[in-house]
Amino acid sequence: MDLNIREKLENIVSRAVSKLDEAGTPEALNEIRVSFLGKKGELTGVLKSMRDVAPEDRPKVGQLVNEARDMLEAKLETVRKKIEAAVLAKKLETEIIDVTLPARKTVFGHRHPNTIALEEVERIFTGMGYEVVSGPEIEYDLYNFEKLNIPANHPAKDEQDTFYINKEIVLRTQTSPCQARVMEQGKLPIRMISPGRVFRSDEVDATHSPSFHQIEGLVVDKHITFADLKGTLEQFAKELFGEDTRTKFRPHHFPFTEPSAEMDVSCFKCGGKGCRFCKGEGWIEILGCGMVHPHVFEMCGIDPEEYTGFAFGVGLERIALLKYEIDDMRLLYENDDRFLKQF
Ligand code: 2NM
Repeated sequence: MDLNIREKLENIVSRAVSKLDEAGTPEALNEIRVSFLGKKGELTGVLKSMRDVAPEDRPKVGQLVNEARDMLEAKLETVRKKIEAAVLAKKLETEIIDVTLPARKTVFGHRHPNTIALEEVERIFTGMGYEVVSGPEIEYDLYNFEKLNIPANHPAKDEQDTFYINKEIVLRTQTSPCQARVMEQGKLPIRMISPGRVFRSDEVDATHSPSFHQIEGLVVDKHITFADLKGTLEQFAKELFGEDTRTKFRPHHFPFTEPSAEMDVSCFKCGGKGCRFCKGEGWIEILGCGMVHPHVFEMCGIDPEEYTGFAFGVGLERIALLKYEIDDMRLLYENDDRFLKQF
C-alpha cells in the first residue's frame, strides 16, 4: 500500500484541524470546508488520484480517505456549533433591551386655530342646510372677475392687488368664482358656502398676508329677500359669538351685489359698551354681504326675473383672530408649537 497517501491524508487532516481551530466566523468556516472538501478541495483531489493506486490497495486507501473525510466533517460540525453559540452570545450582549426604561411619550398635535374656526363656521351653515363646496385656487379671469360683474378696468383687477399667471389666469382673489361655477351648472335652488385659500398681492403685516382664507356663502331661490340675508347672518353671529350678540348692517359697495352691506356684531367682550378690544366702538366689523347683482345672475345663466339671492364673504383669519383674541395674523402662520397648543 502507498504509504505516501496515508501520510498525505494525515497531513491534510492536521492542517484542516488547526485551521478550523482558528476559524471565528461562519464565512471562514465555509472557506475551509470548500478548500478541503469542495469539488476542487484537497481531500477530493486525493480521491480523484485513486486511479493511480494499485487495484489491490484501493479498498484500503478508500477506507482511509473516508475516515479522513468523516473526521473533517465531524470537526466542521463541532466548530460550526461553537461559532454559532459565540455569534448568539454576542448578539444577546449587544442587542440588550432595558425594558425598565420609561417609554417615550407620544406627542399629539391638534387642530390649527384656523381649522377650529373653519369647522365651527361649517357646522353653523351645514346646520342650516348649506352645502360646503370647493373650487380651484388657480382660476380663469372669467370666473374670478368677469362673471362677478368686475369689468376689465375695475381697480380690483390691478396687478398691484392680483397675482396674474397670464392674461387669462389668476390666483383667485376670492372664493366666489366657485359660486359662479355652481350657478352656471343650473341646479336650483342653491344653498352653499365655499371656504378656501385666496391670494392678494399684499405685504405681510399684523392684519395682511398674500395668502389667506375666505368663506363665502350663497343662497339662490325664488322670493329670497334682504330679510332672509339679515335673519341668516344674525343667526350665524349669535351661534359664533354667543346668544346675546346683536348685529348692525351698514350700506357698502361690492360689484357683485346690489344692495350691499357690511355687518358689525356687538362686541362680545364688553357687550357693546366699548372697550379696548373693540377700540371703544362697541361694534366689530365681521363680514360683507348683499343681494346678488342681476347682472351676475345673467352671466351665470340664471334668470334674475325669476330668481333672487343673497351672498356674503367672511375672512377666516379674521374670525380666528377675534375668537381667540390673537392680535397678529402672522402668529397663525409661524407654526410655533408653543403658540398653537394654546387653542
Ligand atoms: C363678499 C361680499 C358680498 C359674494 C358674491 C358672490 C356671488 F358669487 F354670488 F356673486 N359670492 N360672494 C360676496 C358678496 C362676497 O365678500 C366680502
